[in-house]
Amino acid sequence: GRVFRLEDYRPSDYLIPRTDLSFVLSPDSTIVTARLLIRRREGVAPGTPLNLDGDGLTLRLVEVDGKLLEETEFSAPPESFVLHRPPAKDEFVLTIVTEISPSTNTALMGLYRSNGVYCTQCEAEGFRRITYFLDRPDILSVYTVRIEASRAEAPLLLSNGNPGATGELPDGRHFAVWHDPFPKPSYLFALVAGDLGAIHDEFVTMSGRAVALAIYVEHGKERLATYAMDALKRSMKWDEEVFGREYDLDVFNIVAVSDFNMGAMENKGLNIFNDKYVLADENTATDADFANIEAIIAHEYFHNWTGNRITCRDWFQLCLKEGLTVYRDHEFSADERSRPVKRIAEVRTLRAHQFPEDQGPLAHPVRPRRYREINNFYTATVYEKGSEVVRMIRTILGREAFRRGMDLYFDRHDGEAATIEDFLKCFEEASGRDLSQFTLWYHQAGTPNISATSAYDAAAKEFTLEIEQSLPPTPSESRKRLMHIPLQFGLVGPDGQDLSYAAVEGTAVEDGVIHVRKRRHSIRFSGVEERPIVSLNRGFSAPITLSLEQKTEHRVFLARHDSDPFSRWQSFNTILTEATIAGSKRILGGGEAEFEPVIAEVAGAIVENENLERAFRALALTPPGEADIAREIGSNIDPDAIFAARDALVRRIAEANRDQFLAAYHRLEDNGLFSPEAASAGRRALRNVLLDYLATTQDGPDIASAHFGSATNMTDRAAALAVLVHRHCERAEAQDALHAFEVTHGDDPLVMDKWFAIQAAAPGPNTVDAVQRLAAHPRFSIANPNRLRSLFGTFFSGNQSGFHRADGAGYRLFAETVLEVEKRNPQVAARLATGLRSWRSLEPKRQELAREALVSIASTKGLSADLSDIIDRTLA
Ligand code: B3K
Ligand code: ZN
Repeated sequence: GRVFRLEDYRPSDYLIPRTDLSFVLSPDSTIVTARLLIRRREGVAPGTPLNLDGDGLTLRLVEVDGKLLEETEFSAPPESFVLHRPPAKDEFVLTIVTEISPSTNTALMGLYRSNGVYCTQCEAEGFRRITYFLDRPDILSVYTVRIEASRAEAPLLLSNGNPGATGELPDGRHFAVWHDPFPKPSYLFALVAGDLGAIHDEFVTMSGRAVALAIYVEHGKERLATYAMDALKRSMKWDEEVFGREYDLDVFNIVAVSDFNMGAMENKGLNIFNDKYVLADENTATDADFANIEAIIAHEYFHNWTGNRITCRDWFQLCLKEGLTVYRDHEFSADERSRPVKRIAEVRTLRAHQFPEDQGPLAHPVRPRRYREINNFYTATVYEKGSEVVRMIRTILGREAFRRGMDLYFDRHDGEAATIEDFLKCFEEASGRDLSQFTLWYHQAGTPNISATSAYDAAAKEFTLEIEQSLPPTPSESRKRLMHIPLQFGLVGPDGQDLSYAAVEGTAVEDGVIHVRKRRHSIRFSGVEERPIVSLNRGFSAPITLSLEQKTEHRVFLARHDSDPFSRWQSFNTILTEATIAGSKRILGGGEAEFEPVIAEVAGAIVENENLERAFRALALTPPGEADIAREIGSNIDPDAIFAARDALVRRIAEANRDQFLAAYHRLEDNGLFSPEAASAGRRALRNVLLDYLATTQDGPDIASAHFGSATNMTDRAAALAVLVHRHCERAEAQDALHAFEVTHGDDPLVMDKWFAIQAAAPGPNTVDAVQRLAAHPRFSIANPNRLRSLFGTFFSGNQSGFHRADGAGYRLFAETVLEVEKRNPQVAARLATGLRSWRSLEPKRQELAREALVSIASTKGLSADLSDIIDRTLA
């Protein structure tokens, strides 16, 4: 396939200042008329051929300035349209009529049907499946859209911008016109037509303009959209208060559809959402779902400024909108909920999704330099690491200068398609700082490592810190340059307070941040009155791995006393991780895992510590996942040994604290009143973590099935089901709960996704067969991305011991499924195929079996660019 390179960027010869679209909708044959005002760019020779992008279109008619073209005047091979000799004048009108078939569009890109509703997905390159166009983000156009459909089939007709004329037509048809005054790239185009219910609300902006808000959902589900509406209004307010950003149209519409390739899409004034991120009430959604809805509603709304008003020059700049918008939604959730808890959750996500990407064959810079299929670059690196990079800019500049930089960016680039260089320049100018070394965070792939050692000279009252940075090689980047790494730190004294120091020598230390810029830094703090314990990378100020030799007793001290809540969490998490790794080594050597008693003691103390938020305590007590442990070990992974060691650790902690955990578990009981707010969710989270521990003790199955039976919300019900299925699947209690859950929720696809996912995540060698059986379940459908991800996505990417079964059965199912999905939906297949990206870190036997599965996919004829791109890079 073709490779696209950043350095090949070139502005187009023509611009399209105006785009008038007309849709005559019909499921199998929709007629699209595009009337494009084409303007030759200054300096381009008159008559230069015009090349438009297209994909799978049937061309019906072409006119230039109202005159029908002869077949010789243009050509329309499958992937483009070429006007051989455009008029020599500066501007002309090109009218193109194409025919498309929404009902057979199973790739869910372009115009398709979800549950009888017409909807679109154009990012990244779906608009070319609707009409011929300059389908690239630097072509900004003002759109007017006329939609015509049967009123019975589609009483609701929506597009971007503000509503215009509507009217009746013969034969039970009607039309609506929409106009979006803000020039936008084609990837932000959207259309929805169908029969949907709605909830309506209003938001008055900071300058006093009333904006009509609506969320459209399947009839009968209106009530389930109230939390999303609340989140939307809070997002609009927050963006005004924190970033000074006001909404700019008269309406803001959100539509929830059930067939969607990803989470949601920020189309101008008409966001389209996966219904999973809109619909919620306490009986159908977990606390995690509520938090995701809030975050994604905010994310898509925030794109209105970071993405839509200022868009990307080309797709290499994707992080310009995505990393920045993730940063903004993280800040929003931190303000709406608990900042420390949110930070821990962010870091867990980053490590679970971005670190393995950065440390494996699919590693790429936050701003990639080349791609074969852009849809494969909507990655944790572009999004999550992209957000971390913005966060580091804030750490380096401080909040005030950071805000000045953002203001400058909004001012200077509004209405433009910008680059990362444009963005960084705003912060350099607003702060007077030199960010040239920092810029490497955008250009170099891989997770930097910081190793540190320390020493205290009591007589001289000097504390020295030796820090070294290193950057492991990544595909096609073997030599790395030194990075600017901002490390927040503290010197923690015996009473838990940070010690002061008189002076520091060796490097720039500013406001509690060490600016690591060289390979090695030797930093000497003088006037340090007592022996400190160093707390490094507080708040996870830099997305790195840290190798810090520290005694367990020092980690325990930090877990108890560090003033930085993130570091407290990190210290205990490191203790648990190291203990599990040591345990797995012993198991591999034929022995048994053993754990120091202090671990269980600290766990017991955390449960009781009422000074800590409950959500924080829940996170602190959550043992690192099997994948987290595998990542730390890095190579020669045996998932069974890791599973056994982790399981032994949980049992050990539970056994040592049984009475205390049980008492706390009962104290945290529900009063029957549900609130989705962070404090209530925190109580449930802590209680459900305790349940998981208690489930390993003697009355475990009874406690869990009582929890399941008495649950008054989905968070508790799903938690209990998971505990039963994962810890006691052979027991009748587990099978009874699965059955009861299915009876109650069988008709609710989103809830059934949880039922599939919980079973797909069950550890152990029997899950491969269970997943195959579940794929034949009448409620399962390979055509629906949510269902597919809940069963196969969970199994391939979220079940270490089950998927990596020693005989390779998981890998064979992987190859079979990926190829099957690819026939319908290459983008979703490619995403599923990333499940084996860490195959080289497995032990040799599994590695060979995984390789065979990957090769069997690679050697299949006629693979899509989406899938072959992932497989080729994974095998390279
Ligand atoms: N911008 C979309 C993602 C589009 C993915 C295209 N493959 C949603 C978001 O990040 O907000
Ligand atoms: Zn986004």
